[in-house]
Amino acid sequence: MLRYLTAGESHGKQLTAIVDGVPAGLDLKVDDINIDLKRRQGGYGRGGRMSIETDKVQILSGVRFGKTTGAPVTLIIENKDYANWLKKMSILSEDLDKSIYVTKPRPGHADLTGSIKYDQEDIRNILERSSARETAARVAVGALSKRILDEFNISIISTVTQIGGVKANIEGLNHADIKRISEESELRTADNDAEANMKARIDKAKANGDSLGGTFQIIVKGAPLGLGSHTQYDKKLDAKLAAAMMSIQAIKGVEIGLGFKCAEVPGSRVHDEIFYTKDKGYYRETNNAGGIEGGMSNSEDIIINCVMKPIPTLYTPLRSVDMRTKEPFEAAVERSDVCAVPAAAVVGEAAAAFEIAKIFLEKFSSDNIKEIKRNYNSYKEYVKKV
Ligand code: EPS
Repeated sequence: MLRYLTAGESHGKQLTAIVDGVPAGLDLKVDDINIDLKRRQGGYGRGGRMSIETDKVQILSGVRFGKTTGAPVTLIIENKDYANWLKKMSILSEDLDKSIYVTKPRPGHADLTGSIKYDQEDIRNILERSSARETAARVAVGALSKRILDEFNISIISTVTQIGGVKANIEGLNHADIKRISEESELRTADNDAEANMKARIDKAKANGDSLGGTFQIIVKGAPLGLGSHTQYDKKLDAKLAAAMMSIQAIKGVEIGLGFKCAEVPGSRVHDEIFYTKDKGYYRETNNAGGIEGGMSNSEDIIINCVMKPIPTLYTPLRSVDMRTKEPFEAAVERSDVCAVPAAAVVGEAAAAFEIAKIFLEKFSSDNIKEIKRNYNSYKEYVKKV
């Protein structure tokens, strides 16, 4: 089973991920991972922290002479900002300094609930781990997962479809266009006109001390028919993808395919009719299902739409209560992103890549890539003949 854990604080020494169940024989280079780490760091609207960090992965185990060995893969990313936090993030009891405690919880963050639940006087013990900095480790795991999928011609792209109410129009664009235009865009969007308006919205929000959320789309191309299962609630591919997306910091909603719009139109305009020719086999002319029917991939593109809330660390004061004095205060912060939707889209790719790789390896299971390829090819032959 492919699985991973991450560890590490936002201003701690490093982020760590241990990925278990990676098949042996997979080519893996640090550059495969560093490309995605860099993509995650980009985006108009990011704050000062991104000029401190230039995320690079180190592979500490599970790879020898450029190939995975089947042993757990350890990935680490150092936090450059740690140099400025040595005392504040010290693990030594003699460095305890109550004067630096954070006691003012930010609305919308894990601060208040986490501090009560974990019985912490210092909110920093919560916010360091709830921070979206952790997504760098998840992107590293996602890049490794993409390497697995790449062997089977499964690719994943993302595009930002809305920021702060400005919507991108991507209708009529094919996969390659969406990828190319989004990759060149500072906001990872495939609509250049909308991009200009999105930037203006971000500038305005910044001037007002505010933050902006938005939506992004993930497209998985090349997933074979039959990933996931209709037979049990916890085997359904859409359920797994939705959980993976909702686990990303600040994501508040997920749709597959037509999603919430299904509520507005009759069934005759929702369900994707089935056709057959000898050459093509079974095929569809529409993809409102977003590539998943009955909890299983149906071989069409898997389309996932996600919404990210505006970042809750604001320059504009929001009312809150100091946990030490119980007195109201108006929050003021020193440093924050205004908008991180383009970064979240890259994290979404990673989350989808891991889930698809995991369920793919369950279906075509083996300890080594060669045998998985044999299993996969024989299944593909079977599906072709049906
Ligand atoms: C974050 C706050 C900011 C972001 C951070 C997530 O960090 P800082 O408090 O150091 O300014 O920059 O995101 C990252 C560091 C990152 O790599 O994405 C938060 O509170 O979630």
